[in-house]
Amino acid sequence: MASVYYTTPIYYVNDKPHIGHAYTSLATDVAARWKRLEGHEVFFLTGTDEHGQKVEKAAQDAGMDPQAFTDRVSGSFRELAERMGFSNDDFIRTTEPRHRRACQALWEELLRRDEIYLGHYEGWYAVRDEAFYGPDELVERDGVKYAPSGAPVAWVKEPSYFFRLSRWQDWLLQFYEENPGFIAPASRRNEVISFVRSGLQDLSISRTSFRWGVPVPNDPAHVMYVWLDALTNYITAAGYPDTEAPRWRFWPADVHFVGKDIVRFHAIYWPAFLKAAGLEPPRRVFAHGWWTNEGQKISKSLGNVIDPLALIDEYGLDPVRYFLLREVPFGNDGDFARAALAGRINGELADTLGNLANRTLSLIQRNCEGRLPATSPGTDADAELLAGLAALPATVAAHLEAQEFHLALETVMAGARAANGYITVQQPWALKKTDPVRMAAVLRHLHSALRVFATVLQPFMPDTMAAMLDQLGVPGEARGLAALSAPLPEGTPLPPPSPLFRKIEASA
Ligand code: ME8
Repeated sequence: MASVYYTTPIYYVNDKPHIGHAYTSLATDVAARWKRLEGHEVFFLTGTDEHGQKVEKAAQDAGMDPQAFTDRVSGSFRELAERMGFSNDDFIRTTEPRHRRACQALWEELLRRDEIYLGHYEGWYAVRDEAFYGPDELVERDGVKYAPSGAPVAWVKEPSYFFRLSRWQDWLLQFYEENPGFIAPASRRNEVISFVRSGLQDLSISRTSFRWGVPVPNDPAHVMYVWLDALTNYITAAGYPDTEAPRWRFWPADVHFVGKDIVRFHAIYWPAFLKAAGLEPPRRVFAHGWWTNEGQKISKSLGNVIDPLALIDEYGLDPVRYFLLREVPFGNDGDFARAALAGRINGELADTLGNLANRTLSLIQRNCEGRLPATSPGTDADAELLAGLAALPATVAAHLEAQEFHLALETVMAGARAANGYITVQQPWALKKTDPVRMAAVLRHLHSALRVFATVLQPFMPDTMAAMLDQLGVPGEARGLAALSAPLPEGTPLPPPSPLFRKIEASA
């Protein structure tokens, strides 16, 4: 089995977590849990991005020392990870000594290879994005210049170290060509390629006008540009600069999960930094889209920021996890609408999956003395249901390999709809008196279907699927994908079922 390395972005600690943070990490969590279910060894990393002008300013605004401030806000991201059930194996903070060491080692390696030189920067900078912009990228409104993201920019003029990014333009284009899966989805790939084709300038990678960052080795007037510092987290956690460290076997990362706004950093600067330092680039950068709230852009000034913890309190963790990955194709922008949330929870989780489980398990409880009926050869309808079930895990796996979370879930829902069609036609409740042998066979097939659905849905809804597998009598050691090929023994006792999902009010 392979080693798999998945990462989330590390989040700025200028403010508390919102739905966007929960979303990126949730997708990464599901991908990681799936790989573990397949039997792979997984390293799943998340954490917080704590340096830079934006965080320093947020600490000043809060009247706090930056370290105390980042300790506090980083704690709220840790809490989010716990409350959302994320299964991360590490949580990195860029203010940790291991990270400062990695950044300085990378810097020295780049310097040694003549990839860094000292110069003078003069140009536009957006603190909100922590990014430099060329004059032709800006728009002007009421005499103020803005970056394409809407962040205001300011003119910066200071001594600066530069990374020889221009050197890597041709290599990058060739790298994208040879690795067509490196940037996904395809629309993002095209965007990146055309940006690189338009010409890369050397990149300013140090600042002298503030102090909150990793000091540049042997030149303490400079702190490292926060994006060089931040991106390095992915190798810090793998043990860099110690390439003999046990965790180094996970590098290169398999997927960096990111939002569409930070593709440029991950797909251009990051592979160039790595290649320039003689390290391997990551295998894939997947950029998801952005959420709006009931059709409106989410922003603090509009007061419509969605707090993921409040959502969980209101609807329960697993329904929220399900909805976020079900509603919108991963990679597209999507709208968070309460009516859509209610539609998915009520129509799919409660009516389609929950109801099927409840009907089947209640009938087994009542009519089969709560014991699992035997498997038996069956009718054409049985064969069709079973063939669909046998193919389902591989289809889900293929979708997840391509980060198509919504299609993975649609595959399971299609299976659940087919099983509902089967129960409606077979009417096991009517067979008790007329043909109890057939009734038992039908209930056993439905049980097999439910076991497949619950097994493959574990990464999406860990707690509820654990409860469903308990009700199905599946022991803990038989919950992996490989165990699906071994049927549970006839006569396995099943506990009395209870509803797995509750319906919610559409207007809540
Ligand atoms: O960018 N919908 O951190 P960050 C979906 N520190 N995703 C959203 C969103 C929305 N409305 N708003 C924000 C950083 N996001 C850097 C990363 S990695 C080496 C450094 C997503 O806290 C956004 O797309 O500003 C991004 O992926 C993530 O939240 C983190 O944003």
